[in-house]
Amino acid sequence: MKRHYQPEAIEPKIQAHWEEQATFQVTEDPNKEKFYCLAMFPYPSGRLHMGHVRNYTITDVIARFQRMQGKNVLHPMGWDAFGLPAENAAIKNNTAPAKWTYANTDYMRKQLRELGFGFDWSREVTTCKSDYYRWEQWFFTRLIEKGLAYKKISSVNWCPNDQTVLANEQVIDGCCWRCDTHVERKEIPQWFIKITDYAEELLNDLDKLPHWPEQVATMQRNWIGKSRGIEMHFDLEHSVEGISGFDVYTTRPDTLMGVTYVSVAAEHPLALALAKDKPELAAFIQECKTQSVAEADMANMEKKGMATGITALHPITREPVPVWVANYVLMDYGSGAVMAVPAHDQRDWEFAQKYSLPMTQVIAPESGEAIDLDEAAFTEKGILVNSGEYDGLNFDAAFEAISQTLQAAGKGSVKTNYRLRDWGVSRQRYWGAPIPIFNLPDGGEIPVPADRLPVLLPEDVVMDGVQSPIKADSEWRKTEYNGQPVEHETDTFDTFMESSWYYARYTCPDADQMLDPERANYWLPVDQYVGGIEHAILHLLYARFFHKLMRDEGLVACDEPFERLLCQGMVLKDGSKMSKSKGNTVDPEDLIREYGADTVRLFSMFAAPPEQSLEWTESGVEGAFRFLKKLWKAVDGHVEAGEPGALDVDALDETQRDLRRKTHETIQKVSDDYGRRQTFNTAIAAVMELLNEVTRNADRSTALGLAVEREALQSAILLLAPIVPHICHALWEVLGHSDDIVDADWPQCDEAALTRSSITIVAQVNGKVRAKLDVPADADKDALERIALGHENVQKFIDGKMIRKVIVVPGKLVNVVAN
Ligand code: ANZ
Repeated sequence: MKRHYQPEAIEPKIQAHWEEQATFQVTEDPNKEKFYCLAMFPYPSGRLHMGHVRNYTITDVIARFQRMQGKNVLHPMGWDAFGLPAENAAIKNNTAPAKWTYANTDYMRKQLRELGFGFDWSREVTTCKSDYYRWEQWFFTRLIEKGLAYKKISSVNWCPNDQTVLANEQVIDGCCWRCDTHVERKEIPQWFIKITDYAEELLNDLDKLPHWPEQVATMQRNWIGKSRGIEMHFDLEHSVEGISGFDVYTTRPDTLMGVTYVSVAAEHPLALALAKDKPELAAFIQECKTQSVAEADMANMEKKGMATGITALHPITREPVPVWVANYVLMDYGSGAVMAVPAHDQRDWEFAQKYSLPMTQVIAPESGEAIDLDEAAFTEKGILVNSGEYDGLNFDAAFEAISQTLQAAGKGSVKTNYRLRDWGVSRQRYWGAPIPIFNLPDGGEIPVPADRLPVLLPEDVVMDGVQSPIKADSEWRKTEYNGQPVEHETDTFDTFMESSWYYARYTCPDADQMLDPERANYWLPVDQYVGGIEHAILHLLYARFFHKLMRDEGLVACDEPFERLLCQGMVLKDGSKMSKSKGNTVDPEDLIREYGADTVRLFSMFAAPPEQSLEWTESGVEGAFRFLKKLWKAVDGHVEAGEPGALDVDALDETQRDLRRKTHETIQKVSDDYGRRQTFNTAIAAVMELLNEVTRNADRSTALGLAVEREALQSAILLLAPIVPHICHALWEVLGHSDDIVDADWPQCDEAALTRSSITIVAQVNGKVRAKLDVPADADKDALERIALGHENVQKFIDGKMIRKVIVVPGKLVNVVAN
């Protein structure tokens, strides 16, 4: 054994050993309980950052812990390799996105190895490789066949100068990131997947996920945005080009008597019909259209509108209300038109303020308080006022009464709406999976048949920064189908497509089909998923959706992909997020070089519980390093002191028994911290305490004392092994074990060791000492009384007498008063 802790001397050797032994390679074993532990895979940006280190240390700790529980643990890793940054980097560095990406995955794989993460690299998935994306292409053609994917015209950001579509990230303050030209909206045909068909199931099944953070489930519920409302009809006073009226959707029919105008979206058929002979309106509609998609944040945008000059009739009172066109009304939500109630809807209120439209209060607070409509709309529910026969009703009663009136008049009905929109998956970028479609010369399209898949993305390309290389390449586009010329679709998939099913592909990465159901069903669902909260909505919702699509295709059996979810906190430095743009990053590679991987891992698990943010401090890292040195020294001193004897628990003296109790208390607490609480920081703190106890109180003078110390040190090493696996591997060997610690059994708490050592107290009868009692030190008054009364000598002296009183002085005596 080396006398001093030298991580640089042990870590690379142990990593090589794991590789040679294929320690983390697993196969399906029906006789063993499985555990699938997964970290969100990284985008191969170039180098690992501390956020990665934290994320993968958490899953590595959980995976190793579960393995020590005897489970068959899958802990895979791969690359979310498609995406825009590769295109930008390729332009900047004059290379191709593929080349840049593969260089990065090579580098980052090496970094992950140096951190000692136990990944099963034989299952590595790289999403930009065709053996992965071909199955996604195939699946998409299945969705088309099932009517779950369709094409529709929809808006994109368009730079009129570069003649190109821009991603939202490429629109900066409404302008093109490259040439600063004002970005417009352009309508082009794009592909969509019908996630809305699964809205209800995606919402309801959140209740099947008790081990997800409540916050994430709530965010998903809000995103799906189920609402119950009424769709009602407004007739026009005079019809326009055959349009005699239109529908609005409202969740607040209780405010119907407060409608002072109605608004339709700029793309609404009524607006388009009116614009034909109203050039001003046509210009306004055009203006709304050129608002870029990225700018269109409906809640915060500046409200703009234009009066149409026509009027509609209130469905109950038949009074005329003016019709407006407004930029805050969305064409693809509800009916593309709203009944405006400026007194009770903040958007309508802002609009009415701007255009001096009237407002009528129809809801009053239940408390009877007055409201101030000069300040803001009163948007809460309350009691109806100024509403004729509905006055005095509350929200629920008014909803029922008004919907009945409307229903009876044939003017409306109850309707459920979802805010969730179908998922637009077309991207006009190069570095993505080509959408597997043949476009026919005279319009129309054919899904690429399975035997022509994959549609390969060429990797050897030159990026000119404006056009996607496959859009610019007429040779690539050209192909034939059944003897007729057709063109390959040049749009690629949204990269969320790849991250929606990679977790399932890890279970059978070499399958010659999308998934091998047998293997997939052995491993799925993922037992523990760990990643950033920034993925709470889109990634996790799309993955849940894809899982249900794959289930309905017969590829997987369970309903949900991720049983338990942990969202780790951010890594901070000096109180703000560690990030390149802030220039406050710490390179994990420098840290490994200086302190070794175990110190980096220990620090990142010790500094905070996993869901909380972690503040990086140099002193914290040094503290972690010192602790490992101390652990090493303790084991070194212990083995130098001689061979331990057998651990005869009945022969222990008090100090030995105390140390043994501490060992088992620690095992009990740490097991609970790892498993149930997932607070690894307190687990580490408990082992640190145990080690303090060892250094203070271990008795190295006898073989029995050494046996007690051995048990303490061995337990500490086992308990730390998931967190600092290299040093524990080495020390385990030093303690004479020939098997690897990764496969050792997790230590078990010996309940008997937990009882405190006993103390001696006296038992008196009527003030005279009649017995000496050995009692547990922590026995309470009742227990002491019971022990004293049960002693044969005490019984002898109270025999035939009446017990009047028992006085207990814990730690000292029990006096029985009897006569
Ligand atoms: C009248 C009203 C009065 C409304 C009131 C709200 C408060 P959620 O809950 O998100 O489903 N709305 C309907 N269609 C719209 C569209 N295409 N574009 C923009 N807004 C639209 O929202 C439903 C509410 O959003 C509806 O209820 C409607 O405004 C508005 F005191 O109708 B409400």
